[in-house]
Amino acid sequence: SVTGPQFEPTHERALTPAVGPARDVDGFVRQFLRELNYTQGVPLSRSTLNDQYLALARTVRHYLMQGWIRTGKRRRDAGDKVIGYLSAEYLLGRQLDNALLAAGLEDIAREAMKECGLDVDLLRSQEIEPGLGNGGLGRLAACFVDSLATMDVSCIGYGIRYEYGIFKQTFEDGRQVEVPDSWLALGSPWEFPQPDRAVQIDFGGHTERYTGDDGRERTRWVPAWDVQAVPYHLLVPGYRNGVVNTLRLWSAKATNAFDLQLFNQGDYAEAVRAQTFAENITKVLYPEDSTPQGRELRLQQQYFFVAASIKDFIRHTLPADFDLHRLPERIAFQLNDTHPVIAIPELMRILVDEHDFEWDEAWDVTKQCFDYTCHTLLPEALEVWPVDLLGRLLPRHLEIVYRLNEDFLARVREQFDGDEVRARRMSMVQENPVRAIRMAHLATVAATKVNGVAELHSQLLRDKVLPDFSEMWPDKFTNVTNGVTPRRFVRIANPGMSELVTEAIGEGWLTDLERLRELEPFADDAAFRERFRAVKAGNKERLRQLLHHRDGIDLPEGHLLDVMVKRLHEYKRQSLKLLHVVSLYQRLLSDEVDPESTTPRTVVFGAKAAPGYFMAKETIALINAVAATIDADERVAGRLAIAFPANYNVTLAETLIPAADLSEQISLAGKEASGTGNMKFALNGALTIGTDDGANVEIRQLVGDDNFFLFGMTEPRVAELQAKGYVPGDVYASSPRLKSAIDFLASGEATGGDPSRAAAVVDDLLSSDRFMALADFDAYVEAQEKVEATYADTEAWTRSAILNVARSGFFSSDRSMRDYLDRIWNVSARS
Ligand code: T68
Repeated sequence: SVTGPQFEPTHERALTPAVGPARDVDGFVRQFLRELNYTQGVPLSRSTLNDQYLALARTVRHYLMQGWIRTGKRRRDAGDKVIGYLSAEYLLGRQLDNALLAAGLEDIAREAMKECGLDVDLLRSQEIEPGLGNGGLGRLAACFVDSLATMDVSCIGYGIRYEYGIFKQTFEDGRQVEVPDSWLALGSPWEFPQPDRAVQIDFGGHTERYTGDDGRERTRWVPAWDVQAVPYHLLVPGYRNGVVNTLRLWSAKATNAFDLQLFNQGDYAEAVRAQTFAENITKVLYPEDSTPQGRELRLQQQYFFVAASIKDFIRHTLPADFDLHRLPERIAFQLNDTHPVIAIPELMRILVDEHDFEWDEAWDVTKQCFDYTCHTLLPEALEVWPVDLLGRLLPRHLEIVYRLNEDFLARVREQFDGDEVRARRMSMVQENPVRAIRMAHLATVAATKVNGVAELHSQLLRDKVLPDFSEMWPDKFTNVTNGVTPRRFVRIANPGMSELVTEAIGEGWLTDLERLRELEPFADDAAFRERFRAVKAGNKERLRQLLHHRDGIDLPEGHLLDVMVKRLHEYKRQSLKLLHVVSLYQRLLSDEVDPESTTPRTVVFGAKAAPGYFMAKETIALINAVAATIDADERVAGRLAIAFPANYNVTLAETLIPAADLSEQISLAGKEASGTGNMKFALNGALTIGTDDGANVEIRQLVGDDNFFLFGMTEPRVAELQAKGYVPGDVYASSPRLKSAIDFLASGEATGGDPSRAAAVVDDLLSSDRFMALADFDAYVEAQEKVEATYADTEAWTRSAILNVARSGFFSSDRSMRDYLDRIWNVSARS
């Protein structure tokens, strides 16, 4: 076997990590040319841009390797407790910029490329981002691993190496068309495949009882088929601290035994089919971000990556013969939503069936190893797995869940006087409409800690989503408000502002973001405000250039830039924003106002819709139709524009967010768990117009009411209206401005004369309006009028923008990680 025992270093050489290339321009150039010549196999004179990008990326990787080797050795020697972050998604964004920044190599690389006659910025723009996530949840995971490396906390991020990440969005006649994202096609210089560390993952079959040698009744799982999980590791460099942690992503391959057997029987075609079947498991990321479809392949993906991760951790990270009774001393698995929750019965199975633990003993260990983060409030987003599917794919795990549930419900009945109704509500097994396992209940029962992702969300989680559980275990529940990494979303995305900030308050803020507070006095400094505006103007210009080349979109100059970027979902209410745009359009066409007196505004949308989400796709088509109509209408030229660049992703966000004046965070109160885009905008000096929802609440508390445009119903008000019976038609009838906007849209006047374009969205708003866009419309328009009035006072606006930056340091993911360490993992950071 190739996976023998760990190599025992005896030779002197084996004890010293590889020496990286010299940290100077010359060393960099040499390594770059070596990569180009010997790895890419081309001379510089004949190399393509892609060759050059790959050679540059590999060169930077060389500089990080020593840190990775040292970090690994130090952690193994110390026997550190590891944070095993289990996440089905990591929305990483481009790697090169971040690696250059972390390694402190930006200037050297720029100079070195110049010496080779190349432009480092052009090469950076060649990188296709690994889009291994849908949205906020996946991006959060990427921010968290960045922060843990920067804080020198031992963390392994476990996930899936999807061959195709989130689809590439294109528009045809304004409608979304999905194109496969073949991010690996041109080579992926950041990953290290480790085929010799592959582990076998079993599926299907049945279970058997037998009597063990010790006379005990035991169970074994007799699986029907298996696949290999091949790890690829990626480097997660800390910011200029020499620390490099690991992201371990799993890829499925057919096991040799599997296809060989078929091949020997002479059925070659069948053998190849088997291979395709196995490799399908990690073929594609499911693009549904809030309505899990209960698809078998998705469950395969989930079990595949957590089973591989646990096996790998026990086999390769723990010392040989480690006593698994002490597992909680060495690992805290963080469950990023319910996607990895099947890890709970998997660990039970390993302990009980493979390591002879008593059931209660195994449960005691398992409970201490898991913590669970919930990211939603929408009931349809809570994952359930039908028992027939689970039983077919993972028969032993289903048995284990049943037994856990029996024990758990016995406790419930005991504690609550045989309250059967409560027991049914709390059960891990739902009976209707089909018998299915409620993964959030399983996670909540097993986890030591359960957290929501913003104060309001954690409160609603306790009070509305899992109230029985929080009554039973009040101390289990906690909050950790999300955060974003300032390295990527401030320093890399906004170099101009970063420089200005450093000039004002000195170095150090990038790893201690609360220090941005020191900017507060500069809000009253006219010269500083002037420079702050110049940075914003430069960022807008950079965006104009990008959209011109990327999308053929020519943004007007000198407009208020009003940005709404996030997944397309009814609860996020892009339709409310659209109604506002229509209303602005009408205002410009009416004689009531002098167009010259209005604030020129460009509204930028960016949003992907789940491919099967009808209303979301209709909304995209409608926005594009309205955009085209307004664009073609000379009467409003220079006053109002809509831009909807296709394929919003991390890379686009990095240019778009720093250019924004106004951040749209307008979900119906009580629906957005947290939001993280909201934080990125505030940190880049955009003002927020937002509802009292998710982390908006905390943003407003910190930046102050004067620097935030609050509108709309509060969550209790929403609940009250819901209970009373919400009738959108009544709102429509009672608000002249709303009625006028909807009528205008329905008439086809905003969609090039074609009323059919607006029909689906308008009908839905008038008949059900599940997320009460109409109810908040008047308040929203009024808040937008306040935005215009404030924007007219340039100095006041800039002052607010600076205060937004100065007071948003709390939203660093470093702070989130510190909260997890204190409230959940009981581990301390080294820095
Ligand atoms: C988001 N959730 C929340 N889910 O909507 C957002 N879901 O409020 C929060 O800020 C963010 O998580 C981070 O906590 C998601 O992004 C998904 O992407 C998703 C993917 C698959 C299945 C379900």
